[in-house]
Amino acid sequence: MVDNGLYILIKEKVKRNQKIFSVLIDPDKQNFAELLKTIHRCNESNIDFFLVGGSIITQVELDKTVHAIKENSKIPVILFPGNHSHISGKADGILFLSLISGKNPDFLIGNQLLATPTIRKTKLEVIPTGYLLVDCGKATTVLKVSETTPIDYHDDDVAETTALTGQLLGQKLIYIDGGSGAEKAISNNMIQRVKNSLNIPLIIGGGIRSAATAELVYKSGADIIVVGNGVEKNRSLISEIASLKTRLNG
Ligand code: 1GP
Repeated sequence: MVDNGLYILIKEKVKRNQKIFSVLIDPDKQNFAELLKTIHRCNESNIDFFLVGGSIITQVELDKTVHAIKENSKIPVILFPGNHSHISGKADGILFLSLISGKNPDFLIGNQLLATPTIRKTKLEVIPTGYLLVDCGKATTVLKVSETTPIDYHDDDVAETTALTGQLLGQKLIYIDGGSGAEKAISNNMIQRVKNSLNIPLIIGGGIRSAATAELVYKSGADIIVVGNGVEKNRSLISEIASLKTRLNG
């Protein structure tokens, strides 16, 4: 498969205890002028990569969004697909997600099987990612679409064991998500527990709407944080979290 250096870079940064910051762009929520402003803000700040995707998006908007980012930025673009059709060969990589906190076969193997014939025709770097959904106080779109039961907010045991199972199955990243627009971020205890069990990078997303929350999430052990809604509502959060990351990385 294609190697665009994305996973190697993530691994190197994590090895050096460097924190990573990703901004999530949902193609269907974008107005072009606003998207350009967000891209420019990301260029000025020190973000590591864009994630592009959402649970319910259209192919046309996905392609347009990835194209707009590639035309206006050198920052890598990684797809965060909601299903097998969310693929754009214009991006640099794709999180090849397996929703391991649930038992819906469509999201464990079904969509992956349907996506593979398309992915193999692209130059996308495929990053196998164990994806866990946690109940962060809101019935998010991803929960409704995936028809899975999320891990309870305080069930650190299940989160830890599920994440470790993902690692044993050969996943290269673990992504714990409260879902877009979650009421609160993943708990510090859960992040600590999972991080202590893993030796692959840990991504935390959902409900991070301030630099203070981002700092707690990083300090609890997240290697990568993903922020979507928060930056849609307040673009200056991009530079705030980027500065925080630079400070933490010393
Ligand atoms: C959602 O983790 C991402 O899948 C980001 O969530 O939009 O709440 O930042 P927010």
